Amino acid sequence: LDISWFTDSMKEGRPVALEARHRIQDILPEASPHPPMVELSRYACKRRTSTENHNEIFTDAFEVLAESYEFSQCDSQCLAFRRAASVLKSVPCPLQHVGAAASLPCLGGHTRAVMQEILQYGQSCEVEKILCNDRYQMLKLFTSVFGVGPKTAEKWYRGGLRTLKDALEDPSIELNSMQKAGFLHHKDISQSVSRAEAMALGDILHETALGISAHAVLVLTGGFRRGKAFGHDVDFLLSTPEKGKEEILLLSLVDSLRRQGILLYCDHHTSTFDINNMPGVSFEAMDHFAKSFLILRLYDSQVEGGLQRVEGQDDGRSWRAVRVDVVTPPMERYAFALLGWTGSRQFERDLRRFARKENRMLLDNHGLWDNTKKEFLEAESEEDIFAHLGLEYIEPQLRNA
Ligand code: DCT
Ligand code: MG
Repeated sequence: LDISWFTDSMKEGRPVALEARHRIQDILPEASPHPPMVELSRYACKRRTSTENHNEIFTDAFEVLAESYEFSQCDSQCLAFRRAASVLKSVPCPLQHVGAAASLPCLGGHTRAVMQEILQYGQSCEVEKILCNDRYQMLKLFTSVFGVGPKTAEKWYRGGLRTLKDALEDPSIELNSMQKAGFLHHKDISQSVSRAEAMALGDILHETALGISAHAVLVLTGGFRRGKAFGHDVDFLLSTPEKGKEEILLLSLVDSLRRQGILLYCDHHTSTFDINNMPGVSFEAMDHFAKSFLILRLYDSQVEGGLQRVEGQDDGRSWRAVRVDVVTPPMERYAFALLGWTGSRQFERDLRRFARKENRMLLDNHGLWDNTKKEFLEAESEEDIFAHLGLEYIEPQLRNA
């Protein structure tokens, strides 16, 4: 064993411990100082993923790469990095060398090379280049506006726009009403929503819904149901045991919010749900239930501990704008909608993939179709759906894949 580097490093005052670690890794790339990794499934719906991420240095880098591929419409590379990030989020300890990831699924050559670089140099050259890239920065900025997707952002970028002000002042751009609201409330909406703020909104919506119907049921879904401390919006499921009254309930709720003076924007989607037209037909990203994409005004006094204070943003206002989604499935579809809207996206994607590949079943937010028995499987709870799929039940708090 050549240890001359050690004496050289000592003499030259270089950080010996770091260099020693790299050299030992070079000699014994597969020898892990950690206990062997628990075996993780390639399906996110078979992994337990809490909100505690021990491998953020890698997953943050993977998210940047995934997003950059998404902006270039390279769907398979984007998905590969999303899958790799999802796997690492379920690893219960920090990975300290690439060899320790040898048995993990969904990590290909490119992802491993990025990990190796991060371990060795503290960052990935490829990721740093993307972060400094003008197009990436612009597309990030434009898509941060509510109502602006990657395609519109790309069009604006190609048209030479470089700031939000450019987009607002360009006479050739006709903003739709969602984008107008997005620009108007951009500062507030691009700031994350805290759990206390989400809870306060839940109380307001619940009280309002109960004022309309004593049978109204409102449940917090999305990231907050998974135990996240912050989110980009707040997602709710609203329903009623009164058959066929869900959408009326939602419309009355929105109307009441308007009368209370807290509705800043509403984009309502009428139900196109048809019980005779359930899964097996198509699996669109958006389900067919009635839903409203809202921007609501939330006052400081309504939040326990007050609204989050953002440094340098104290403009003396007593309120902030928050993005809220409310979806209203019929009660008998409730379990499927709850499972679908709880997420995470990666967890949902793999639930559907698992159903299709392993069970010959089609799952979406409306129901579950068994292609062998040629029938819909009923479910009253999320547990029923996991059982139909032959999966161990996973609590919402462990679905942060
Ligand atoms: N969803 C999904 N597929 C999509 C979009 C959403 O399965 N294409 C599900 C997963 C989460 C849920 O809907 C709510 O969506 P978001 O609010 O976008 O996700 P979130 O997990 O709540 O994230 P955030 O905390 O940022 O709001
Ligand atoms: Mg959400």
